[in-house]
Amino acid sequence: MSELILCTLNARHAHASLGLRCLRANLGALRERSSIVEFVIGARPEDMVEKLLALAPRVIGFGVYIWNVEPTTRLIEMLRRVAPEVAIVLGGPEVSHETGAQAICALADHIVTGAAEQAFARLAGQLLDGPRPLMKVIAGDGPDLDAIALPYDEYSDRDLRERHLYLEASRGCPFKCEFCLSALDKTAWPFALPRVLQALEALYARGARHFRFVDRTFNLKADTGAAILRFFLERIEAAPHDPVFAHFELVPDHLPLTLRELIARFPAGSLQFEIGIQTWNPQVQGLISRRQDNRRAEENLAWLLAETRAHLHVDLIAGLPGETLESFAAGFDRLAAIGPHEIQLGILKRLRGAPIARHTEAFDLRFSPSPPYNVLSTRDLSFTQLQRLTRFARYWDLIANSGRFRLTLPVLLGQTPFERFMAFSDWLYDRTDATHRVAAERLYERVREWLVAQVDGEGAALDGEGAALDGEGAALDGEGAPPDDGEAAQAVAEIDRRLQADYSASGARGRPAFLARGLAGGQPASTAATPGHTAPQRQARHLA
Ligand code: B12
Ligand code: SF4
Repeated sequence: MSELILCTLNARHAHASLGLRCLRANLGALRERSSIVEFVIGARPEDMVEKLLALAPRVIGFGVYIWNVEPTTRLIEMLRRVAPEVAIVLGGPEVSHETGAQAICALADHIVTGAAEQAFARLAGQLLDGPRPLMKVIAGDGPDLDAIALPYDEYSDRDLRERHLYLEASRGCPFKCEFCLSALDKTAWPFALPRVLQALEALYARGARHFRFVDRTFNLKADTGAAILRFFLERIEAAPHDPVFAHFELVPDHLPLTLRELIARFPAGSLQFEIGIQTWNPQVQGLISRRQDNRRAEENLAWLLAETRAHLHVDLIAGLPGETLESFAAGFDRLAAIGPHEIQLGILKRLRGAPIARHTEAFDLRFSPSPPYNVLSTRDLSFTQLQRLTRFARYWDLIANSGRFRLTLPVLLGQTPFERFMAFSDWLYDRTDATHRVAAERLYERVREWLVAQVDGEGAALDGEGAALDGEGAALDGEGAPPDDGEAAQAVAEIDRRLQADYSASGARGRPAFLARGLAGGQPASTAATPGHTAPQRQARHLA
């Protein structure tokens, strides 16, 4: 039984909700009367409602985010029907803005906007023990982070074993990129460093080895960043057989020497950086108030790739105001030439509250009315172009980011990665009519089919120089002239060799036709994975 439930629908089981743990850790005496119940999007509303009501709650607080607002709305609709006496409180970034316009807010008794440790504790006390508050929408807490208890004891031993452990060393962001909700923060507030280090120590002592910091700009304060990196390095160096994995979000144009020296000491597979470039286009950067020194960003990325073993995920956004297909393609190629391990291509979203909305008219931004509110067309990109970019992003994730085509990818991309991958993406979609659930074997088959067609001269995509077949007897010359039979056969053999090696290393099981045609199949690697360790496994493919 639990009078007070904190509930959310996570994107996947591996993502434990830090927000709910923050709230529970700050409930004071009410903590004992509360529990956290987490679901994963895709669960049946009936099952969720049944599980919640089995605890006989009087109050349920839901954490509402862009990825769960729709299923949470359905869940609450059902809850309202079967248990109208239960008080419903909402919080989280999705309901912190435009509360008057949202169906889910209409269903709730109370909504707390923004960070809410203290505000929710007060509200929960009033709802459980009276007097009931009058205000429906309640403003959340100020930025006094010393006043709140840290949430990390709320991670269970099972969380430690199976899930990403999210942590924060700071909240907020001093930058103002208009597509981002953190643009509203105006500044970043740090948690006191000794508290953070103490929490890390306690988690490490309990066996935690997989840490993900959600700080918007981890590298902003070099001293704090350095202290945290040092914490991990000391443990890794003292026990190299007991690996630690740490993930941080960085701004790209700021990498002081103190941080560089530490980052360079991390072994492969232990460090991951998510770095937002978003756009290289100075006009677009100006329009969306993103301050970024492109030259320094480029140098820092190149340095990280050359001098460290950190795994780099670099973000680009398609559909920003003023960005055309050509300027996006140029930016993509610029990033691909630097060669980060993953390029995460996102489509612009209209996040509730984000200042990007001010450009809606001037740039004719048309956003989907449903979460995640992707942009559908802009003054500079048609609906069709954005659909093609969306598929490009999906296939890029399946083929390039997955690390499953490490040897074949350079052949696919050549010297003009965007143009070639877009041509492949258009063809693949035409062929499969699907962007999801493309089986691994089918994907290898399709990539082969496409590459072989290029060799046969059906397309102009293999223009030699960068095709990575050069020097190995390949037939793909720079002029795009059709190869003679011998050269073509050699090129196809090389494609098969690479695909076969990639397939064997990918861990996929099964036997695609190109292997069955007579090539010796490699031994598939194990696909067993613990959810909490997904990223290192994907990393391992890039590092292989
Ligand atoms: C972890 C994370 C994810 C994880 C999901 C985690 C999970 N649990 O399933 C993953 C990686 C899957 C993810 C994906 C996406 N994310 Co995300 N993500 C985050 C991140 C980095 C951390 C969240 C966190 O733990 N914060 C720390 C805690 C303490 O803060 P909090 O969660 O906001 O909780 C506080 C308050 O919101 C409130 N609160 C929370 N719950 C409740 C409940 C009640 C009852 C109350 C009263 C209050 C309350 O109190 C909490 C304590 O103060 C945030 C950025 C950030 N640093 O917050 C973005 C963020 C939440 N994501 C965002 C976005 C846009 C996305 C994507 C759309 C990005 C993309 N380009 O694809 C996708 C969604 C994809 C989809 N399927 O739709 C936006 C949020 C937009 C929104 N309206 O929800 C954020 C804020 C980033 C940003 N600055 O723009 N994300
Ligand atoms: S995109 Fe990154 S740097 Fe820009 S406001 Fe958001 S969190 Fe800050």
